[in-house]
Parts: sequence; C-alpha cells; structure tokens
Amino acid sequence: MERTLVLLKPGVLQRRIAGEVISRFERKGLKIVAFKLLRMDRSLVEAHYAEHRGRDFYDKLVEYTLSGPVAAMILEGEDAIALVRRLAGPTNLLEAPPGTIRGDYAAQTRLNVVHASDSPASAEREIALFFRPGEICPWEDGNGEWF
Ligand code: 3AN
Repeated sequence: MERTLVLLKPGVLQRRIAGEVISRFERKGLKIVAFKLLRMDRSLVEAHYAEHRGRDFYDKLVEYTLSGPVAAMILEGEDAIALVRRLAGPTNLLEAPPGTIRGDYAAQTRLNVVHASDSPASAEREIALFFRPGEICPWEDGNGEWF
C-alpha cells in the first residue's frame, strides 16, 4: 500500500470544483487518510518546490501557490503514487488528454489544478512537509454494509 500527497492548488476552491476533483480519486478507490485546508507560507512553498528554484516559471509558480488556500490531502491505495499521477494527467497542458483532471480542467500549464507526488521519495518528503503523523487517520473498509 502506498501513500501520496495531493494538493488542490489555489483556484480550485474559487472555481468550486474541489468536490469534482476529489471525486475522481474516490471513484478510483483511493482512500483519503488526511485532509486540510491551508494558506501555504513562503517557506513551505519554497521547500515544496525546491527542485524548481531557478527555472523560468519558478517565481510565478511561487506567487500563484501563495495566492489562495490550498487543500492538501494524503491518498492511500495500491500504487497510489502512479495512479494519482495518471488521474492528474501530464504537466503540459497540451499533452493532458480529456478524461484526466488537467485535461478536463486546466487552462494553463502553470495553473494546472493539482500537485501529486511523483515518486516514493517525493511522497515521503512532501507528506512530512504538510502533515504531522498525528494528523493522519488510517481507516479500514467495512464489510460492505452502509452506515
Ligand atoms: P508536476 O506538477 O506534473 O509534477 P513539475 O513538478 O515539473 O510538474 O512542475 C511543478 C509545477 O510547476 C507544475 N504543476 C506547474 O504548475 C509548473 N510548471 C511546470 N512546468 C511548467 C512550464 N513549462 N511552464 C509553466 N509552469 C510550469
């Protein structure tokens, strides 16, 4: 079982599409085991995007990430890291096919709706940036009964 960090970027709440985006992960069978809304501060944004420092899009990416609330969540499931990346779709807007989150909702590559960890090492690092161990709530599926 794997865990991955997903961020719904600023703009998702403004567009009132958080539920639609989260639904895609739930319908695929992924479990939400941690969730919070937050305004990221500059040091958290810089730590999160450290690998992109110096790239031409970096400053605008930081400003955008600071521009509004972000929903952070940990999703759990088999091959969760690769699965969430597939549901999100490619980074480049023109390559993101319809049916993926970015293919369906992104209008610019820089504002591409979701962040999703790209490897087990990134997932571990990013989960620790956003959540303390006590904020993670693992749960078991029931026996099929509804409650
Ligand atoms: P991903 O989010 O698909 O892992 P990264 O990690 O390469 O992609 O890039 C992080 C973020 O930086 C992207 N989600 C996007 O917002 C922005 N970004 C990446 N490449 C570009 C680009 N060529 N032009 C503008 N923004 C970009």
